[in-house]
Amino acid sequence: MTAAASIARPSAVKRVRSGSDLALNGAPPAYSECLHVGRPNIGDESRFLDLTRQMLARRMLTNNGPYVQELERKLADWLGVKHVVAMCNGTVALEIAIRASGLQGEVILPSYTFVATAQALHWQGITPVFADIDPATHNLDPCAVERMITPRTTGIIGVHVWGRPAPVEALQDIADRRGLALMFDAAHALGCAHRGKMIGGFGRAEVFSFHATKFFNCFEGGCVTTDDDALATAMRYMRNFGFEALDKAVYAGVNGKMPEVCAAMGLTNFDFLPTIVATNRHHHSSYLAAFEGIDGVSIMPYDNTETGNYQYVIAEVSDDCPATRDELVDALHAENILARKYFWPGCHNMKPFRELYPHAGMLLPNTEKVARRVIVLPTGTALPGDAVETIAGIVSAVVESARQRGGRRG
Ligand code: T4K
Repeated sequence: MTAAASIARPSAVKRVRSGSDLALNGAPPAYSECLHVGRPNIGDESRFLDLTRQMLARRMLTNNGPYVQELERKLADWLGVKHVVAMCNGTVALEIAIRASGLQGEVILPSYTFVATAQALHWQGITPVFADIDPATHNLDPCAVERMITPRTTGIIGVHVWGRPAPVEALQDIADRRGLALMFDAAHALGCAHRGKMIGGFGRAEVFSFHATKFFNCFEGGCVTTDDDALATAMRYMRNFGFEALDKAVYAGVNGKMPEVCAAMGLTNFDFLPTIVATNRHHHSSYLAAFEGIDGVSIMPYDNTETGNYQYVIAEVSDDCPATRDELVDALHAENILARKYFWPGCHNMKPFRELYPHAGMLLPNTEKVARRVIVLPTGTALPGDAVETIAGIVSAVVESARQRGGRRG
């Protein structure tokens, strides 16, 4: 039995049928323990402990050990790429990929992403230039990207938001025509494909996160994928202080290495991936069905003709819904369901970018609209069996209560 399966999961203490059942109105919360977005998926615990015991006996704890190499090989085979360079986390992987790709000056990216994407650029003295998104997909709008190009632009970083592929062909076309480097932040997109090709093989490089909250976790971790031999070599040196050989640094490097215990977790969870996908997919279709009748709140669909990881359940609250997004999130939190407002308020509204570009929002109307609408709901292998129905009941009761008191119009 897997660790995930053996953990007792909280079950809802009540059914919510109307406003008077809501914790906001004085009823007990639906769950006594919090439900989280990003509860880790954990594979076979005994396999992990076995690998860890072998690691301790070997006394090879880090520095490109055998588990890291095995994980890199497995990922490369699965994703169909020449090189996988494992790193200590997704943010450092982004920084190293950006540095090794020679990006400088200005780089275009969405503001609608986790702030790490923009920080990885800013941290290296590169100016992040935010382009607007397509409100239907939450991914970069290629026309907006083209509008933001200046003589200082050296690259584009697309983000596969929620694991739904960015418009890779259109972005590649812009990059080719304008002589720019193209890479992708694929932190959400391990195991996802676009037109039958796995994410990991697009652009010059793609960057994944294996953080505890991700679809596939190594506690902390990440990697860069590329088919470019020279880029892969540079990144391998850079993640290890720039060392090419003993006492010989050939690049400005950092310590970006993945420890062996993280790779052991990765090897364990690699075998668990089919279970995670099946569970996520089941939860996602349950959410689609449960939210169908709720006026003004919809669940974002995935393209079921493509391979996906179904890791994010995105509810969008339309502007004519009687309840606001924030009212719904407050009501869920009162029930101990810690839904999230990713990526509110958008990178351009966070420090340091807010002070650096105070008027950026004027060029990002879709970003601001989407960031005001989205609620990310809990899913994954730790989700209690009754959660989808309970969450839908709460959302429905809040919307209905808001309608009865004449909440938001227009
Ligand atoms: N690019 C993109 C597009 C990203 O989404 C991310 C990370 C990155 C780059 C950078 O990759 P990393 O450097 O992180 O590898 C979380 C994650 O920390 C972050 O990795 C993730 N994206 C982002 C979308 O979400 P927070 O600060 O909003 O949530 P956090 O880490 O507090 O976790 C959320 C909840 O999950 C917690 O309240 C409790 C639960 N949780 C968390 C952990 C770590 C657990 O139950 N167990 C745990 O071990 O950022």
